[in-house]
Amino acid sequence: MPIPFGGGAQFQYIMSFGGTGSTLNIDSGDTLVGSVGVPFAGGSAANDDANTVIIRINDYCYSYLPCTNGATCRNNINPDPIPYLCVCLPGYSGVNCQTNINECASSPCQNGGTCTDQINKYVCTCPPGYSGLQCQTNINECASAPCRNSATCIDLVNRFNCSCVAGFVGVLCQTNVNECQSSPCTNGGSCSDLVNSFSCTCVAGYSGTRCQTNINECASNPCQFGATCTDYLNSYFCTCRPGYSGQNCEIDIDECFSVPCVEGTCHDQVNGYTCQCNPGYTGVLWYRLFLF
Ligand SMILES: [Ca+2]
Ligand SMILES: [Ca+2]
Ligand SMILES: [Ca+2]
Ligand SMILES: [Ca+2]
Repeated sequence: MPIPFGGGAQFQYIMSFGGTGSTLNIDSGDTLVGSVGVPFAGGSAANDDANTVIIRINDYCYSYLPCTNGATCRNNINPDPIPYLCVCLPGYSGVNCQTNINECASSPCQNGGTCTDQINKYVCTCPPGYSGLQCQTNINECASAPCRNSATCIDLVNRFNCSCVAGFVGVLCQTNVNECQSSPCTNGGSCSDLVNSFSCTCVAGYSGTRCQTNINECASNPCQFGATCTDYLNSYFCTCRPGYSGQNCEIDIDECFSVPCVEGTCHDQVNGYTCQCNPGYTGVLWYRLFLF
């Protein structure tokens, strides 16, 4: 795009020159060597003060202000095809810096974040559960330790999960399960709820974790002298062999107690006695008492 170079557009230089009252003659077609080397296509030079001179040559930037969005304009040494160069501020592009660069074009926002283009930057609007300039951070919802009773917290997106230890339930594992709910204690036992467990306090005569066992009070063999033991609830009964009595059949009945020997000495036996007759007497030597 050839642009006419002239018509009053001016390119301004301020340069050191001579001293007060010095004269600089510049003609059309002269080249300003040592500055920009642009052919001088009509312009002027004038003393400014004691040490400088202002030289004005054709200046496209000055005349047309082509650069936008705060860009700096520089006249090109070679005016063909474009006699100027716009040096854009960060975030702009285009010959005239007219384009707001779309910093969202590279899709910088992660995890579903929404990108908003701004000047030389972008802003990500993150979905719930994410944070960071690029929504790259999965927010740790477990950071506040929300799970109770030693549960394990599992961080998810915008939420968490509590993995309860046995015996607790609830979103936060806050509830101690009542293991007595199902009435596990039998035979009148009372239930105490524990963590993931229960404890039964049994009534007398029962044992076992659920009081399911009728204690065998005969197990210690309390009945003596061959008696038969019958187990009952919290008790037992001994059926004694003939000749014994007492709760545990521990008493050998004294059959001599009734003094059965008329003329003799009585010797107690098991379930009977013997009579040792005095001299001159005789009779039944022993007698056995049958008990039913
Ligand atoms: Ca932008
Ligand atoms: Ca999370
Ligand atoms: Ca419990
Ligand atoms: Ca029993």
